[in-house]
Amino acid sequence: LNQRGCVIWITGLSGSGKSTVACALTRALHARGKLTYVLDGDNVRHGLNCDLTFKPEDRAENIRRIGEVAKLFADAGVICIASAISPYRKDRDACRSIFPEGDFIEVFMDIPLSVCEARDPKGLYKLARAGKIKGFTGIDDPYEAPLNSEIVLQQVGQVCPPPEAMADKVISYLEAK
Ligand code: GGZ
Repeated sequence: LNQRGCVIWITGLSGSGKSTVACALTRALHARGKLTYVLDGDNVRHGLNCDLTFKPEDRAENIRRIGEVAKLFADAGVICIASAISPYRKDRDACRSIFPEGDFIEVFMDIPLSVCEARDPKGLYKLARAGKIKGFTGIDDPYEAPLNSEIVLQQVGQVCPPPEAMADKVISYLEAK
């Protein structure tokens, strides 16, 4: 296997496009002959993490487990793309600390709450605003934006670049390394 493993950790609000970018990135890496695996918070919560809620201590455990599994993939030489809101800085930093220097690449989906809420693909923001979901990230639970992420993906003016363009930015970073 002609590659070294690592984790690309995508953090951001619900509706910020984490899963879509993860998908575009995995395609772009496949096209370059790289082996990848996507670990998506929302999916993992149906299996491995089906015992966890959205309380802070359960979110911490969700992130810890995703980090540990990502490390197993990275050890096997796979580029693991983890996408989870991972709203608390200390949980993301704890994940980073289990990887060798340079092998944890944090990607911040820096999309304004107003944009994520306008998209509301699953209608969850609406439910949260109505008080039908409690402790929803960005509404009544905090999102602690990264201070030093390796990569920041943002809108250009008022326009969100297509996921392929965002994935390209990550690819450029990896190629430069
Ligand atoms: C945030 C929630 C919540 C609450 C359900 N807060 O956009 P989605 O719907 O499809 O993805 C979100 C998903 C978040 O799971 P994560 O494992 O990424 O979260 S964390 O990293 O914080 O552990 C959202 C849905 O679950 N969802 N309730 N209260 N998002």
